[in-house]
Amino acid sequence: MQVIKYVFQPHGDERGQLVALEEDKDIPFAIKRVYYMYDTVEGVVRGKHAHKSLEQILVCIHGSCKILLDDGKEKKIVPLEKPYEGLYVANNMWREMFDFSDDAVLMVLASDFYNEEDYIRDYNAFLSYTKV
Ligand code: T46
Repeated sequence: MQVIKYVFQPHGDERGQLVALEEDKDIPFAIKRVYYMYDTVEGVVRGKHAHKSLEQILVCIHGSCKILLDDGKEKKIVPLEKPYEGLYVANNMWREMFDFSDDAVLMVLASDFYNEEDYIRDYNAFLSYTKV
């Protein structure tokens, strides 16, 4: 499995840092939705699903967390610890987010609007779907 982690270019000056993300330039798709999670409870595991067609970039803009990626054949754990790093999560990829620091804010840039029908929430159904 190829893990695609983007390192965005911060525009730093004497005032601090600024990261700008533009669709089809820094982000490899048109951004239709942005959401973020925070105040994540200690020990919790989020995600535990795949998407049929949604593509996303995950950026831990504050604090840290870990992402498990599973393509049905191989699993990889990717730490997100910097506000200028973005993890690409393709469709047909099982994901779990865990080990959130108390101060973690995980922002997600998504290629489409929210659609429950795009989710595969059962792991065995995911394995069958990836083999199709
Ligand atoms: C994903 C990972 C990385 C909405 O109403 N609109 C939205 O855009 C989203 C993302 C969620 N919701 C509602 C649906 C649930 O009632 O917010 C609640 C929590 O969503 P969910 O349990 O799906 O959250 P996570 O953290 O398990 O998964 C989310 C995304 O849903 C998912 O697409 O890839 O983050």
